[in-house]
Amino acid sequence: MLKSRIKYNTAKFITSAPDISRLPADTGIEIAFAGRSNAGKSSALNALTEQKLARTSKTPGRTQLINTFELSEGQRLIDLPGYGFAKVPLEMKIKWQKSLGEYLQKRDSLKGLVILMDIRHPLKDLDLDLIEWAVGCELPVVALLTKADKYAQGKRKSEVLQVKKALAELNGDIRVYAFSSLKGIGLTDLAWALDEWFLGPYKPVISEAPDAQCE
Ligand SMILES: Nc1nc2c(ncn2[C@@H]2O[C@H](COP(=O)(O)OP(=O)(O)O)[C@@H](O)[C@H]2O)c(=O)[nH]1
Ligand SMILES: [Mg+2]
Repeated sequence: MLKSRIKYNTAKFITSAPDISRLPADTGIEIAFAGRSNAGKSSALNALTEQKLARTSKTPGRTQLINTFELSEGQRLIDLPGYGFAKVPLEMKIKWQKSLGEYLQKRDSLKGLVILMDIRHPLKDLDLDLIEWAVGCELPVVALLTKADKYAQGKRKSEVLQVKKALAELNGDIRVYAFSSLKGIGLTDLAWALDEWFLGPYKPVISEAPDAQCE
């Protein structure tokens, strides 16, 4: 069980929308998972929610829809269509990118972006475009370097440092974590970042002793 303020395992599937007009009402707080096709978005959502909510695929580019999961009223997680997959017909590509672009630009309840990149080849052009766009909109970003189980710990850490360094010059609210759905690496980091976006900064509750004298 994850030690987070929000119980992510209570997430429920709400809808698969082909475009933003079919999404739930644009109120409350939404956190979206974005990344290239096959980066590990659906796997990350499943690991976080400890359920098989989002469909994972061996065939890249299969998630064409905006999938919505609800944690509680006004708290939603979004699995966005993957970008940058070359082997689909242009017409389909335009349609997907259109729904993605529309979502990013028009969704008022979007309050944070989780951007997933394979740790073995992070920061491709489209990833950078998206991160720069988010910084420009003052949207906080968690960059997850996925499939971190493919690397030993030393290499993992040096990749995280390198990505942090490359992104530092953007001066945005960007956190970078190594992540593996398979091994649970970075899962708590992700959950705590999302807790903060949904609920605000963590303030420990210090209970007053019954005989406390304050003056
Ligand atoms: N080794 C490893 N493979 C992963 C991990 N996460 C996802 N994958 C694999 O990467 C492929 C794409 O994953 P998926 O979650 O469907 O990616 P999406 O297209 O971004 O939603 C699948 O074959 C997964 O099994 C991980 O943490 N470790
Ligand atoms: Mg997917």
